[in-house]
Amino acid sequence: VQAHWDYSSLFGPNMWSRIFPDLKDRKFQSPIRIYTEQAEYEPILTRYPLIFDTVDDCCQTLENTGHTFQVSGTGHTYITGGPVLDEFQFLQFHMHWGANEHEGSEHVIDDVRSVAELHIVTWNTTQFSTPQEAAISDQFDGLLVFAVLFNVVPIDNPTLEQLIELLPQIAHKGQKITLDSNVVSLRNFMPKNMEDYYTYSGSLTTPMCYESVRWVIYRERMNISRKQLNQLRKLRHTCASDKAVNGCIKKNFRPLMPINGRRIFRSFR
Ligand code: GRE
Ligand code: ZN
Repeated sequence: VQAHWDYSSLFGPNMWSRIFPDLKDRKFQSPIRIYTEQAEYEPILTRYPLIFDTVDDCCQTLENTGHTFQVSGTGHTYITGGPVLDEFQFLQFHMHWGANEHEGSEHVIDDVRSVAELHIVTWNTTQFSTPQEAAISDQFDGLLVFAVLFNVVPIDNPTLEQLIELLPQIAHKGQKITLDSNVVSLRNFMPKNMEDYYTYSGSLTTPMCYESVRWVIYRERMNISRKQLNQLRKLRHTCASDKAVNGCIKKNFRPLMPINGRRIFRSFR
């Protein structure tokens, strides 16, 4: 069983390397700060378009992990092109958010920390035989994670709303429901412009923070309302059987990590 960690002062990001001593040796961590001007324009990224070919039934379950909500599924999503040569398959998506409107995203672009960040996690089926093997590989092409940042607007995001309506059913850690097919379409969680993105090599942003991630951070943002952010903050990090504490996941983003000489690329001029 993994040791307890969360986003509090006692068990939060500043303590993770004491809870998990292996973390001290990791030098290529995520998230990071990105400046568009300093990212290198890389025309090769546009030679083969980054194709995200998905079918509608890949979102199969919705679960409270105790750290976020997570939509998981298998199969039928194949990504090729852009920064990668191998084939990747959809595994899960989840979100990170903050306690107020001035925080929430993990990556910070051009000094803007947005209110939330969606992570669509895919794994390398060419080189690995299971998602777990890909995640713990510490090879930067084990996972390909697509990140979408959010702007806060007065109107609900209808795509997100379909999921948010279901969150009361997974209020507690460990609770999981099956999604009816077509309730959630992965395609609706991607921005319209999928050609403009930043990319760099880094890590998972949660323990064990394996350095197995090729990040693709879309330039276009999606919208979320204040009401919807508040619904996310009502998810609990405790089990239903846990009578003593009933804490909510008020925030679940990791602070910025040092770049340590990594190159950051962009696909657009
Ligand atoms: C996370 O837990 O936040 C996470 C994953 C996999 C890839 C990236 C990431 O579970 O941030
Ligand atoms: Zn994440």
